[in-house]
Amino acid sequence: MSRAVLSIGANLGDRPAALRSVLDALGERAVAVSPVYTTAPWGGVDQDDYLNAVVVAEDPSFDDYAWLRFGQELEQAAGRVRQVRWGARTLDVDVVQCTGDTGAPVVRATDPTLILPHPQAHNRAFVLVPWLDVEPAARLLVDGVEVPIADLLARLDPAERAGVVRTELVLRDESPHPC
Ligand code: PH2
Ligand code: MG
Ligand code: MG
Repeated sequence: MSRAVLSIGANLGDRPAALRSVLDALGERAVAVSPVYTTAPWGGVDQDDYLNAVVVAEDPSFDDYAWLRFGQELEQAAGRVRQVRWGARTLDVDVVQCTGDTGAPVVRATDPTLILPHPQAHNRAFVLVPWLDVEPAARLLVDGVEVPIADLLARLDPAERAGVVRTELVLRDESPHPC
């Protein structure tokens, strides 16, 4: 098992630093990093806007639970306190989809600590927009059917998409290294 699509977000404290902490921890395992977006809060809780991005990460020694633990450790390091469901947080690292050696998405439906693919990803423009930037042909398993994420995005309420606005922030310097 080796590849995970991670949705990262923050809406409390030093938001760019929190997102960058994920890239620092991943190092070369981060194979694609999306632009950063400011996003209106999703889920009905009144709170400040988020910064969100998507990172595609690979580590042959990681299974899906290892990606979950990895994210939780970074959330703790960022001082996250779990209080309100879908409420404000210093850092949120969600495993959106994980693919094993066969390339097939891992499905976990019965463990409340890890449902895969992420059960809300297809409803969230703040996940789909940055994911589409880095993997335009990606598909997400929704109710057992693999659907192109571009189609999922097109199905969303335009107001939902309008709340996701690209920034100039850079999480990782992608310029070519000098020889
Ligand atoms: N995360 C949530 C709840 N709501 N809204 C935005 N815009 N971005 C998030 O990352 C987010 C959210 C809990 O997972
Ligand atoms: Mg989340
Ligand atoms: Mg989370």
